[in-house]
Amino acid sequence: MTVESPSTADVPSLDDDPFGTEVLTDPYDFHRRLRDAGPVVFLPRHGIYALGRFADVTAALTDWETFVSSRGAGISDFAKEEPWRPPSLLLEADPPDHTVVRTAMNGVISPRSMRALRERFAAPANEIADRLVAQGTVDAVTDLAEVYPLQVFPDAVGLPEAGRENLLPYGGLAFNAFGPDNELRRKALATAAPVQAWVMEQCQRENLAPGGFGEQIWAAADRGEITHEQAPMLVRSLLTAGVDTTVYGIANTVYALSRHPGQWAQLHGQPARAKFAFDEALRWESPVQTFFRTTTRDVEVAGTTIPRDTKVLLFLGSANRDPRQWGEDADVLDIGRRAAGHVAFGMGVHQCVGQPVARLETELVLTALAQRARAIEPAGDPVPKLNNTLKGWASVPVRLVPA
Ligand code: OVM
Repeated sequence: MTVESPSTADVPSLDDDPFGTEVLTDPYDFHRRLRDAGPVVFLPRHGIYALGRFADVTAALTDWETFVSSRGAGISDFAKEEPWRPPSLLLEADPPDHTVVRTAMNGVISPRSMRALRERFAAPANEIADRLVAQGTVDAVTDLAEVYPLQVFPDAVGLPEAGRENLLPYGGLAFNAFGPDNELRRKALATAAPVQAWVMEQCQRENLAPGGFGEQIWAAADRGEITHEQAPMLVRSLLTAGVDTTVYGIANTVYALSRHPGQWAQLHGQPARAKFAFDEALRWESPVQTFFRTTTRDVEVAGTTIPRDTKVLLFLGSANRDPRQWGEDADVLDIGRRAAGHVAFGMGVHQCVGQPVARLETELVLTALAQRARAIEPAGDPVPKLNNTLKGWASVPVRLVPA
């Protein structure tokens, strides 16, 4: 679809489809052209505006009154189209409604609950690392990244054992659904019904084991912080955003380090740097590449006016490699750099609420591997996994060299 509008005449435009196979497979050349074309770029393929530079992406993320989330974080404008599922009370909401549920969720994923999880998450991380280093040649996706989060996170939520195989397909679906009506989105939605039904069932109070995040959300409803109607929807948020994101985060981190032997050597020498390696890997290859906002007024961004009621695509992955922010070596992976401040977890009121859980999982599993392997080498070609929002891999064969 081509949308022509006289007001776009003085805005640079790019013909690329950010949701096409080429860009999804390797977005970085497109990101560079996007940033260099100007602060605001029109993408006629989808009739949307795009921001690719760090300064403008962060400005939009922190101005939630102009760049709203309540009209959807995908390309579909909820003011004009029916969403594929009832909107998220977190991701697809604005203050003040958002503030209420976000405050309750901050209490559920709290420093206190994280301290309790550290011990429960540590043993499986060490066991998996022992096993994989003994094995030697492994797939960083199917043997590690898709194994560890699925071993610890569903227990932390309080899910039953049965049906957990629905979690990855549901996350894949939700992240594909942010994109346009392309083959990725249509295929994901075609088989969605049973997966969706299973997820909604697990959000009910009686299906959530004591001690988990799920029970804590329902307890917040009992305390009056949120309503009992909101509780299952917030459990749904955990099940939507809490699995694929961490799977991609772990896989992308191991991929990044396996392609930079010197960086792994540094980490092996100082496994306590795992936290910093994770931030740098998220900067270098961000699992969540893009989110949309919708403008509520004509807004000037770095001298260019974006009209009101317009979908704006924020390129988090591009902002994270913007040389204007990170220097001329922005494309270089360097676990010694100050990567904190990247926008892989977003910024502003919507900044990832599950971030402490993602950080705990990765710190534990990466530390365990760094202690046991003195090197990690490519053992075959990685296979990209295409998704309208997520950047990652279906397979990353690597060889772990025991210390
Ligand atoms: C949600 C949610 C939050 C963040 C990301 C996301 C699918 C979903 O609240 O459901 O991606």
